[in-house]
Amino acid sequence: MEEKIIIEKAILVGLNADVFTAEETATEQTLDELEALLETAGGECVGRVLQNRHTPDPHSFLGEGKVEEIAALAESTGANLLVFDNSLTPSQIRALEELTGVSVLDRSALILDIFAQRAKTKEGRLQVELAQYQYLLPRLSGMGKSMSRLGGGIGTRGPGETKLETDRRHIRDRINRLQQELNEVRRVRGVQRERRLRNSVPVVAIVGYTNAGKSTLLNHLTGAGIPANNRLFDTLDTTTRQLTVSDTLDVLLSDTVGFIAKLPHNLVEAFKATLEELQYADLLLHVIDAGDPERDAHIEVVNKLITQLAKPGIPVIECYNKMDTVEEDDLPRGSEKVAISARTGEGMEELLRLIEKSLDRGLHHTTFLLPYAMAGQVDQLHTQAKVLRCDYTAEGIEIEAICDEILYGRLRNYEKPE
Ligand SMILES: Nc1nc2c(ncn2[C@@H]2O[C@H](COP(=O)(O)OP(=O)(O)OP(=O)(O)O)[C@@H](O)[C@H]2O)c(=O)[nH]1
Ligand SMILES: [Mg+2]
Repeated sequence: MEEKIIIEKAILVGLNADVFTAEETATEQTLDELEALLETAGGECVGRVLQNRHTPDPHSFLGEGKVEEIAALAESTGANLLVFDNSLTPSQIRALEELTGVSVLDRSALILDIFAQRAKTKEGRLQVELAQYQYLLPRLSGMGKSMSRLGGGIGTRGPGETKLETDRRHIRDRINRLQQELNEVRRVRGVQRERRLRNSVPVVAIVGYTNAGKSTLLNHLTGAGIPANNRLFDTLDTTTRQLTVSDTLDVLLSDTVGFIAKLPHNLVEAFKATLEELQYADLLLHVIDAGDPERDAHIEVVNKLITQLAKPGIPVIECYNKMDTVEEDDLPRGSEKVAISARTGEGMEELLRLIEKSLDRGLHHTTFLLPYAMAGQVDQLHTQAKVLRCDYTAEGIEIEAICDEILYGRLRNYEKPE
């Protein structure tokens, strides 16, 4: 189906209230990000309003005067949408729409809309649809203009009007079915995971703020060929590829969905099946856009989500990416930090070295020269080590192998001199 391209004109609105937590409040920086989200969704920003107040107005969220000002601005700019950086309750949305005569969306609804546009695979679609229904359910009775707008605009994708007209029970049934389908996805993943565990291939997951360069890094290291674009939430699916780190270490490297500040709770819930991978990772590569002015705030957001989603104490390597865009002095130094450019390939050797060090399982890559009397050991090497080469020579049996510390200790007297 051809998607209708409608450029919507929107005014971005934020409230910076003293009573809000840093996570809840709006600032010029979070409005910048909201603007990027709006553009990603296909909208155009025609105005920005940031109000400072002690508390939100219980009825209209913003102060009355501000709301009137916004209504006038919408009139003069031809805006047909207000996008709020804060979370709004259904009754606040309704009040704001009545007072301004323009549709109102909040940040969560905008992010959900982008996910709905982007989801390509079956799993991705299931997850987004689930998140949309979960977002809608408590809001059904309060649905205002945004849900009755003609289809095709921002915030109207996904469960369409006709579906919404049916009663809540239908939606609950649908949520249950989606959850069942996603459970099946999880089960399949579980089976794959078990197989991986049996083969004891370490799992390395790439995490990071949206647009940090995660997919570009996976592509660079493995030639995976995943689309990587300069827009938010380009990747919604997990892609996993094998990566040879060194001659003793192969790992599975996974790309993941990007994080963002104020990520709607429903989305985190719905994307559990995808994000669950993080719980089973042995190492995380936290990709950071080193040149982003908000980089420290982004690092904090990602660290918080890592604490929620990954197993406790998991090693993390901070990869300061896009080093080609910043001055040398702006790059931090530290044992678990590395400066890279996924675009130019700079710093990749250092990154591989850190991965190897972090996952070091004490493996040895060596060549033994065993006397024929010890032919019995050859079998043992075949079962307990990875044999790369086995030659029967005049001096003895020459075996090149990768083996663990114990086996190495037992046979080290037979190591072939260099
Ligand atoms: N200059 C420069 N640009 C980079 C580098 N790495 C990635 N980019 C660009 O940054 C943009 C985002 O890259 P992606 O790999 O799609 O980022 P992502 O983290 O996968 O983003 P999402 O999937 O949207 O969360 C693209 O335009 C890349 O070309 C780099 O090392 N240097
Ligand atoms: Mg990506």
